[in-house]
Amino acid sequence: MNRIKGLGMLLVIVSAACTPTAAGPGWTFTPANAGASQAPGSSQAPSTSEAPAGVLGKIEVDAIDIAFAQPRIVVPKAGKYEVKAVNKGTIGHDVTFADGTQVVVAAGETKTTLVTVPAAGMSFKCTVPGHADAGMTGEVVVEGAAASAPPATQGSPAPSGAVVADPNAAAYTLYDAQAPALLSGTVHDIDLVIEEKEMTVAPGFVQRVWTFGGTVPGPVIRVKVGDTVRIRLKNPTTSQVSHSIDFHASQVAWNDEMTDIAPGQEKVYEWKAEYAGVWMYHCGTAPALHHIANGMFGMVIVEPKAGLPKVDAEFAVVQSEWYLGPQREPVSLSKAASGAPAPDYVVFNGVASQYKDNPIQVKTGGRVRVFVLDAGPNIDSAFHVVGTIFSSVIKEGIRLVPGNDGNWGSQVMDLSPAQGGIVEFVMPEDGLYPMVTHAFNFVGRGALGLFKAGDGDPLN
Ligand SMILES: [Cu+2]
Repeated sequence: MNRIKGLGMLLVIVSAACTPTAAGPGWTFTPANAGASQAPGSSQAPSTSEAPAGVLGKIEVDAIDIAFAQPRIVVPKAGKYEVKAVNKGTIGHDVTFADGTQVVVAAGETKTTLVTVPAAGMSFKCTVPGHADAGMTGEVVVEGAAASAPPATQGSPAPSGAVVADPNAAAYTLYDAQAPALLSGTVHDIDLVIEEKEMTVAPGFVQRVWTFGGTVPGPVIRVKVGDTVRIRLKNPTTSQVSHSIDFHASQVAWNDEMTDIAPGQEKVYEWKAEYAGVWMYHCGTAPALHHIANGMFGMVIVEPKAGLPKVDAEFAVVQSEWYLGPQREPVSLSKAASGAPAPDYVVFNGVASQYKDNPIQVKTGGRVRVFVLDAGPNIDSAFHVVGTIFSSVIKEGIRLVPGNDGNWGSQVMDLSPAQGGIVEFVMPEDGLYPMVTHAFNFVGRGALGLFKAGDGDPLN
């Protein structure tokens, strides 16, 4: 009898491998220096008579394409602040506060102005057409008033459905983007327990999701060609519906391994990893569209027998869609089933914009590998990392190798639902490198993350 390796161990590997990389979006409040109030380079420099007096400190707003790096800025008290607006993007932006105070910054420019923050705080946005809708919104919150403020919207537009944000919704749980290590050995017995639970999928929005192992996506399972995988899938008595599992990395009879498991039942699904790649697994219980849309999917990485070349960092990113149902209920099947589906959110690793708010730290100049899966259920991914070129792409059995004859490169990896691939690239200088689907209508709906190379600042 082979040993049973609990999913708990797998999850430990996943969670122990990396802790959230950055302590928030990186904004720091700087108290005003006594006597150091001039604003060099500012087009709206405060008059010499008012600048030194009454300025409580500096706040910095960095515009990137296309977001604010600090969507939520907390100041200690109401009053006058110097705003330093830095455009780190490649197109023009502005920072326009609700009281009309505006500073316009061309690409690469830094300017300052003064703004008076009222006790209730104040929102700001970029007024370049389309930019606020794409996510360039933010707020300045006065400490103490912060508790009563609604959660930051992460810059996303209001979801298209009738579901209203709940200000009391629990904060979301950050999904660790680091890819897990290859499982040791050649036979893997994994306990995978289905869990139906509430999950905050975007700030203010809680859905009753169905999960493999308690997370959306389910755990990343990483093996190599030739390995045997035995999944003991358990559907606990607390579940409300039947579930099943379908491993795309396997070659088995659909009506054998993939049959439904009622609450209280379990089943062993055994398969041999015969082809390398990034593969989807998902629940196939009818309507499979609803089970996938409600969270039942995950990634399997099958490495070639000889393994993958060593790189400096590896991440696993699953793109998927949320079609919001009522708060604390499963997602809307009717919305997901539309002939022209309009997801409320398109997300990386389950939560809208989570890596925009918690950038993924990488070493400047290091070689990064990202395993990408488009779990859908309906929308393609045009996976792109702004500021980089993919020098290696392995997608669905097709391979672009580094150093190829002609030095061909790739800008976007296109994945239809259920397709997976591997990209490799380098972030050559300190800075922020946004991760998006280049279907830009979804970038403001949650499909935006950030890689932070070095200290994130290319200018220092
Ligand atoms: Cu299911």
